[in-house]
Amino acid sequence: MVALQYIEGPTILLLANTGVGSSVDCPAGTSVVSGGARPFTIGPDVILDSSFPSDGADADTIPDDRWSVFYNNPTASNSNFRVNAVCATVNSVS
Ligand SMILES: [Ca+2]
Repeated sequence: MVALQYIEGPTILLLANTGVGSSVDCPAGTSVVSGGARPFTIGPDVILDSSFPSDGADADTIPDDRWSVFYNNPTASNSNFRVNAVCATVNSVS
């Protein structure tokens, strides 16, 4: 059996004419299996720069316990978004 957990981070402010990154961590003992970002007021010219699994607070250096997202906002309006991660208890990672 696979026990999935869906984690959503707080609303992140993406100021006009800047970029910002944010991450959400999986609960201790679980691994990230997918992730992304949920835009709220993001306009069509805001750019999703990257969205990827990364290394959080666990003891290893494997990018297996956090999801990270970076947005660039070249527009004159503020936007915001939330980062999401899907976490699971797995037998092993590499
Ligand atoms: Ca890790």
